[in-house]
Amino acid sequence: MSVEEVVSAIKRMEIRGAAEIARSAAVALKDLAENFRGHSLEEFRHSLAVAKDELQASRPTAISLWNGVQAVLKDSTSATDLEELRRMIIRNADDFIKRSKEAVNIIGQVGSRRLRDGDKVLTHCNSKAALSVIIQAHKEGKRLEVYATESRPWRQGLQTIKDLTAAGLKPTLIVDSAGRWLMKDLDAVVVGADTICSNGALINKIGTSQIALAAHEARVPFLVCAETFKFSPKTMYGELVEIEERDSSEVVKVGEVPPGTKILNPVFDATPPEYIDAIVTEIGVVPPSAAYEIIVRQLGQEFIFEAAAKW
Ligand code: RI2
Repeated sequence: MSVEEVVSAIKRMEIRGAAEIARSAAVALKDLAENFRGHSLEEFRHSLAVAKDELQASRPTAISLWNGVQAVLKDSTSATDLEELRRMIIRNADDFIKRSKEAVNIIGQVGSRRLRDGDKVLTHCNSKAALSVIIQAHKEGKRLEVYATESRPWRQGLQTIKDLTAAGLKPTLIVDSAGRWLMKDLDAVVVGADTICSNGALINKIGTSQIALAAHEARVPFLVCAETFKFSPKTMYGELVEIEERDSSEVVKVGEVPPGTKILNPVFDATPPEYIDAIVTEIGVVPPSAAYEIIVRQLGQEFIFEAAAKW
């Protein structure tokens, strides 16, 4: 897919999920590298810079997208000719896609150890990383009762139900507002992440923080499943994560409310680190307080300099 096609599909939510949008951006940059027909290194660098900005702006909240693009452009300033840069972009894109898929599998293996036979588990929205944990535990023979929230307004919960059913589970769908009612019966909440901030706060699908609050009150373990490229170097420089607000037409159809009614449609929210028991990453289970360390060690200097350069 070309950069334009990927940008438009991400904006329209045809491509969604924090990791998937990052991988699609890598595919788009690889496509640009493979099909670039200009003759100078400068022209190619310019096209990459334009593509980078367009891709990173296509959805503002998930840092995975920003980090994914950075990973593909990694070390690219050192290339001395067009062909070298082309090869570098293609190799980086392939590496990122491969590593990000492997990360989901490792998260499944590691996180499944936190679930026991007979557990009742709630998940929210549709996170491949969270589902990897649940499905792996199921494959290990643990009998789980899994609940999925509907996740208005896009109803990604229906996709979660399909994914879990395809994996052999028999999940139960609940409306978003039933989370607290159900909480007293649960053994764990397992969710994904769009961004983890340097203080360990989680930015994830709207409604996540309500569920985390209810889990905290009921002392139900709240597990976040996040590849290390969901950790945000930008937040180290004080940037507050931009919460995407989408069109009101996603919430109500024309004629359902009086004309002029104000409709808010924020699609993500922030869960404070105090409500998070553990973050399951591909380098192990860590507390939210390890976020800063992960950003510095795992993502490395290039990402941090790039984030700093924005200021
Ligand atoms: P994986 C999704 O966002 C959800 O918020 C989900 O928890 C998160 O991405 C992570 O998903 P959206 O694109 O990367 O549906 O784990 O708005 O698949």
